[in-house]
Amino acid sequence: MAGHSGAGNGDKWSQSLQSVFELALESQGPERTARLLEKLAGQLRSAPPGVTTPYINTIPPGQQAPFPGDRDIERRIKSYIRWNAMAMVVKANSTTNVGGHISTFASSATLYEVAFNHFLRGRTDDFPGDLVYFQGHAAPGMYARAFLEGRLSERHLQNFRQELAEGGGLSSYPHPYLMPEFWQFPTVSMGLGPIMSLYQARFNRYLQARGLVHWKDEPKVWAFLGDGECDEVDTLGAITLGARENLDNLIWVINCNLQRLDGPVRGNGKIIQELEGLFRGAGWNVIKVIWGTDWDALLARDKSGRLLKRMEECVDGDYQKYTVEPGSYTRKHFFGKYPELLELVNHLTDEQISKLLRGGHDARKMYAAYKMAVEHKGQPTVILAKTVKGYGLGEAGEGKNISHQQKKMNEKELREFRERFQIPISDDVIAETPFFRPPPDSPEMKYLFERRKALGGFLPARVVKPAPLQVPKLADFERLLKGDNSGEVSTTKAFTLLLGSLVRNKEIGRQIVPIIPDEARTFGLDGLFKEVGIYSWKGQLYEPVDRNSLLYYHEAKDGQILEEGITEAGSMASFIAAGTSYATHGVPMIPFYIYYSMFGLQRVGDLFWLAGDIRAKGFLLGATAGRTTLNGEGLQHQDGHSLLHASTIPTCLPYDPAFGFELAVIVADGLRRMYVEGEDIFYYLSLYNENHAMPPMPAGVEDGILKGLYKFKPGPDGKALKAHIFGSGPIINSALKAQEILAERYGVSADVWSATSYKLLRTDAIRCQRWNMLHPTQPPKKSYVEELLAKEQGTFIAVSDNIRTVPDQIAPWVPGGLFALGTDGFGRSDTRARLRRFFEIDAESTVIGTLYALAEKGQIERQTVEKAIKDLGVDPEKIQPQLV
Ligand SMILES: Cc1ncc(C[n+]2csc(CCOP(=O)(O)OP(=O)(O)O)c2C)c(N)n1
Ligand SMILES: [Mg+2]
Repeated sequence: MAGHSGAGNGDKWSQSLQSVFELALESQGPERTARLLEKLAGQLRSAPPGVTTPYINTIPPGQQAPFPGDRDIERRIKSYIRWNAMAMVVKANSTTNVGGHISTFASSATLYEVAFNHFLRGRTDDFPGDLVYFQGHAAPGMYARAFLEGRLSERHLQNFRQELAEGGGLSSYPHPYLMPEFWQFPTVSMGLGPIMSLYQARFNRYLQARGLVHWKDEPKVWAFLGDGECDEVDTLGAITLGARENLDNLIWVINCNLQRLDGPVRGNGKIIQELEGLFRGAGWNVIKVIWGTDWDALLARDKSGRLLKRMEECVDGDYQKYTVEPGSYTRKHFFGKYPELLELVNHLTDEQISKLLRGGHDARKMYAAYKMAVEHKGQPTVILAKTVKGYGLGEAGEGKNISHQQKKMNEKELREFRERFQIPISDDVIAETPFFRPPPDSPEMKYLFERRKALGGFLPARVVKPAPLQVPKLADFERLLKGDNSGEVSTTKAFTLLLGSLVRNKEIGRQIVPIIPDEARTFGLDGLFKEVGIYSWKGQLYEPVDRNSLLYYHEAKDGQILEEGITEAGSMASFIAAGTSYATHGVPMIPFYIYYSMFGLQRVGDLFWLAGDIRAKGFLLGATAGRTTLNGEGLQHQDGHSLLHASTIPTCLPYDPAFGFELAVIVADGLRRMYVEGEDIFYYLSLYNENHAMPPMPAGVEDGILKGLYKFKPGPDGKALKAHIFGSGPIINSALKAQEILAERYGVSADVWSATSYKLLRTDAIRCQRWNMLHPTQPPKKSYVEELLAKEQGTFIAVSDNIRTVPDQIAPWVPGGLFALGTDGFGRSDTRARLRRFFEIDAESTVIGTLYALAEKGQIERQTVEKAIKDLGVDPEKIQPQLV
C-alpha cells in the first residue's frame, strides 16, 4: 500500500517492521523468519509470493504525472474513432459478411488515443519515427483514426475487408504486403508481433553500436498486445532478452481485458498478476494500471485494508461478471462481502458504481504510465492495463463471452452506442451507420492535427526511399566460379567462403548481417568470430577460454555477427528486423541467416510467411539439408521437405544448388535483384555438408541456374536410348554416376541436368498457362521449362534428397511426364550410402528408375529392368520408406 500513506508515516512503519524483523530473527532464526514473512506476504498476493506486488496501480496517485492534454476534446476525438471503427465492421457485415472485430479496439481505444496524442512519434527528416506494433485485430481503430486524419477516404472505410472491391479496400489486418504505404509490421498471427518487437529493439541497438545509423533521438519500439496473446510461447519465451540487452527503448502495452476469443483468459486467476510475476522475474519494469481515478479516493479511505483484500480475492471471472451485471450486483457481491466496504460506497448510486473506471479506460492513468515508461532507464517496460472487452457496446457485447465475435449491431444498440459516446448522428440515418468526421475547422480536428504535428507526423506509415547498393559482380566470386581442385568440398563450405568474401567487401561488407542460432561451428563459420566479432552490447567482460587460439570466441560492442543462441524464432525475428531495415530505417541491411534446415520452415514457418508479408529481403540458408546427406542424425534432423515449405511463400525464391558456382550465381543475382533493383523478395537456399567435387562453371549456364534448370553434363553420343536425369544438391552425384552405368551397361545415353529450383520453373509455367487460358485465341506462350525440354528426346527422371513432391511440381510441363525418385518418409540414423539405398536415390536406384521409365514407355523390355535390379544388388522386397 505504498503511496497510500504519507512518506513520513512510511518511515515509521518501516522502522517498526525492521525491529519486529530483527526480534524474529533473533528468537526464531533466519529460516523460520523467512517462512513467516513469506506467509504474511502471501496474504497480500494471489500469485506466488516474491514476484508480484499488490493488485493496485504501480503508480500511486501522489506520484502520477499530471495529464497535459484537453481531456474533453480527446474524449470526443476518441468517441468519433470508436464510432467509425464500429461502423466499418458493422457495415462490412451487413452487406458481405466479411468479418472484423469491434470489441478489441473498443477495449483499447484509450490505450491508443493517449499514445497517439502524446507519445508515438512519427518520422521526420532526422528521426526515423517510433516503431509501433499495433495489435492486429484492433486494425479498425487505426483505420478509423487515419480517416479522421484525412489519410483514408470514406470509400476506403466502406471497403474494409473488401480489397478487391472497385477502387481498392482496406486489408483485414496489418499487412505491409497489401498496404505498403501504411502498415509497417504484420502482427495478427499472435505472438509474432511481440517477439519481432523484442528483436527489433535489439537490432536498433546493433545498428547504432556499429555506426550504421546516427540518431539524435533513439526511436522507441512499442508493441500493443492482447492478454490472451500472452499464452503464445513466442510472446513470453524471449522476454529475458529485453532485460539482458538493456532494452529501455522497448515498451509493451498489454491490453488486459481479461478475455480472449472463447472466454476469460484466466477465469480462475488473475492474468495481470501472473504476467507481472513473469515480467518482473525476467527483469522488466512493470507498470500496472488496474484502477481508474475514481478508485483512488476509495483506496485512500480504506483504512481497514479490506478493499485491497477484496480486490486481491476476486478472480478475473468475477471481474468479468461485475462488468456484465448492473452496479447493484457489484455493490452486493464485491463490496458487500465486508460491511466496511459497503460503507465505503454508501455515497455512490448503483449507476455510479457500475461506472467506476478500470485503469485502461482512464486517460490520466494511461498518460502517467506511458510517461513513466518512456522515461525509464535500464530496462524494457511492460504496461499491464486493465480494460473491459467490448467497452461501450453495452448489451451488444460488453464483457460477454461472445464479445470477440460481435460484428453486428441492431438499431437499438447503435442508438445506445451513439448516446453513450455522444456522436452527432441523427435518428433518420443511424440505421445506415454512417461514418462521422468533424469539420476541418472544428476544435477536435485542429487539436488532432496539432498533436500529430507536434509528434512529427502520422502513424502508422511505411516509407521506402530507394537506396541502391553497390553489390559485387559475379566475377568477384571467382574462387567459387573456377571450382575447387584441392579436393572435395561441401556447399556449406562454399557458402562460408562466399560469406567471408562478402563481409570483406568494401562497398557492402558492413551491411552484411550473419545470423546464427548456435551452430556456427557445425557450418564452419567460427572463423568469422574473430574476424568480425559477435555483437554484444557489453563487449566481452571475460577472457574467453580459447583466447589463445586463432579463432577465439570474440564478443565485441561493434561485433557484426548476431549469435542468437538456440532460438530459431529469435533468429528469424532478427532476420526480419535486418531484412526490413531498408524500409524501417532507410538503411538496407543484408541478412544471411544460416541454420539447421530442419529447425527452420518446419519449426517457425509462420515467421517465414510473415517475412513475405513484411517484404523482408535477405538470404536464408537451410544448412545440413537432405534426408540422407545429413547422415547419422536421424528422424528429427534429416530434412527432405523445407524446399516444399519454402515454395509456398509467394515472395520466397527457393534454390537447391549442387555446386559452389551455382551458389555464387544465385547470391550475386539475389543481391542485384533485392538491393539494386529493389525487389521485395528473399531467398531460401539448401546447403549440404557432404564433400564432393566442385567443378568450374561451364559456359553459358547462368541463366539456367537462375531459372531453375540447365544441362550440366550431356550423355555420350552413339547410344540407342535417350534419358534425362534432373539432379539437385549433392544427389546430382547419383545422377552423374548413374549416367556412367547407364552408358556402360545398358546402352542409354543420359544427360545430367542440375535442377536448381523446381518452384521457379513451376511459377513460370503457371504464369504462361494462365495467360494461355485467358487468351485462348492468341498464339500460346511457352514457359522456360517447356521450351528447354521441347528440344529433347527421351524420358525424364528426377532425383534429389527431397520428397518427390518437390520435383513433381513441374511434371505437367515435362514432355511425356516426369518420373521422380525422392526421400519420402521419416529419416533415420545410418551412413549416407545405406540411407540412399534405403530411400532409393543412390546411383543404382537412379539407374533402375531410368530403366523403369524407359520400360514404361515401351522402349526397353521389362526384363531388362528386372535384370538390372539383380545385377546392381538392389533388394526389390526391401521395406518401403514411406509407410502411409
Ligand atoms: C496464432 C494465432 N492463433 C489464433 C488466432 C485467432 N485469434 C484472433 S484474436 C483471438 C483472441 C485474442 O485475444 P486477446 O489476445 O486477449 O486479444 P483481445 O481481443 O482480447 O484484445 C484469437 C484466438 C490468431 N490470430 N493467431
Ligand atoms: Mg484479451
